[in-house]
Amino acid sequence: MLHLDMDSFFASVEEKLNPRLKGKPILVGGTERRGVVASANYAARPFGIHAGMPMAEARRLCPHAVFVEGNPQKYVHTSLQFLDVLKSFTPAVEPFSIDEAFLDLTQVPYPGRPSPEERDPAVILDSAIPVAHAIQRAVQRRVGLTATIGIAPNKYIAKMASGVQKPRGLTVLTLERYRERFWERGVQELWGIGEKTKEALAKLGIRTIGQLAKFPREFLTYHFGLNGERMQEAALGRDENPVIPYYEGVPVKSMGHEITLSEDVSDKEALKAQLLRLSDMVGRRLRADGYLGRIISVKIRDSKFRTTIRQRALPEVVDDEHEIFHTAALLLEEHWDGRPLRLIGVSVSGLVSAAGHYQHSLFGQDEHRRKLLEAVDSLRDRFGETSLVKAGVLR
Ligand code: TTP
Ligand code: MG
Repeated sequence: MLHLDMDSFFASVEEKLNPRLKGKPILVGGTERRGVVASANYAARPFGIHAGMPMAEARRLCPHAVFVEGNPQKYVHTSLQFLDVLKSFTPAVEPFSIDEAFLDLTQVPYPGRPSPEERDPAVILDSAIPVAHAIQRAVQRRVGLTATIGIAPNKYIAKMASGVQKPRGLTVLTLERYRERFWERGVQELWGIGEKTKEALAKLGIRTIGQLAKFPREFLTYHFGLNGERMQEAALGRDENPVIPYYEGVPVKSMGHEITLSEDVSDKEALKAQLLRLSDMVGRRLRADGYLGRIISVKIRDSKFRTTIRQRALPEVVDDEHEIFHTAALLLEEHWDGRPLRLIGVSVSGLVSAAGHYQHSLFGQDEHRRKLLEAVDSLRDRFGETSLVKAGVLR
């Protein structure tokens, strides 16, 4: 299994598209007062800057860095480009995040592939090194960006391997080498273990990955349920999950958008304007990806970081932002007590594929409205998201 992770993805895309940035420290993220760093290129890392850090702190650490607001469309576009490159090697490509993918090389008839009788895991894995180099070169040539690769007997170890040496790295880990390298290290180095789990494990006296691997399973299950078992499997480097090729896809559970407001807002009309904008974005995404949904949720977070999510099911599935907004606005009316809010979001769940759905319910009733939505979508496809803006959003 091969895991590929693009190097300082957002920052590298910006660097590639703007030659004046070449070689400079670049930080992509919210450049407003409360923004955080999403991506820092490798010229910025020696200053101690990492993703998730408040932009204000990054500015103090590296005042001469270039700060870029970032543009999701560019990154999505580039992501699709490098996935295309990967697909030219094998169809068994699983897109995993905007800048990561897993590839199953077991079915790829690459030159130098050992015979099926070969049993030595190191020989089998090493034989894939030339393929990995070819992938890195192809990504560099066709996308103009560098990537780091991990090769291992399963997806979990491959993901851990790609984190060993960055950027432009290539790391091969057999199960044995995985254990040699990681068992001494702290549990927080395991993919999927955060600060809270680290503390909970420390209470049981588990600090290293090796200790987690050897801890009696019943105790882990007692304390963490199924997750305890999963964590131990990860520590042991066992993982049977197959690569799920892009064309099989993973069922989408919900679609939503949220925004952190640049300052706390308690004006109801201003919040509704945000709901309108978010509903518009969600509706557009549902239509673009061919989904309809029945459950509308509104998420609010107040200035003390208390988060509330309220939802309502509609009698019919919808993908029309007016219906989404109408319900979202009702939910806000009913569940918001006027406290200043720092974040607001809208999402739609209970999704079904739109294919074949319109004939039954929506079309006859509402053909006019559907044509209008299609017209608006195609204008935005051609001229950009802000080419048409709902008047209600302008406030
Ligand atoms: P990562 O692969 O974690 O980071 P990276 O590609 O910038 O750097 P690295 O070389 O270490 O892989 O995430 C990929 C992109 O996802 C990143 O460029 C920006 C985005 N992202 C965020 O928006 N917020 C975050 O907190 C993180 C970690 C990533
Ligand atoms: Mg990356």
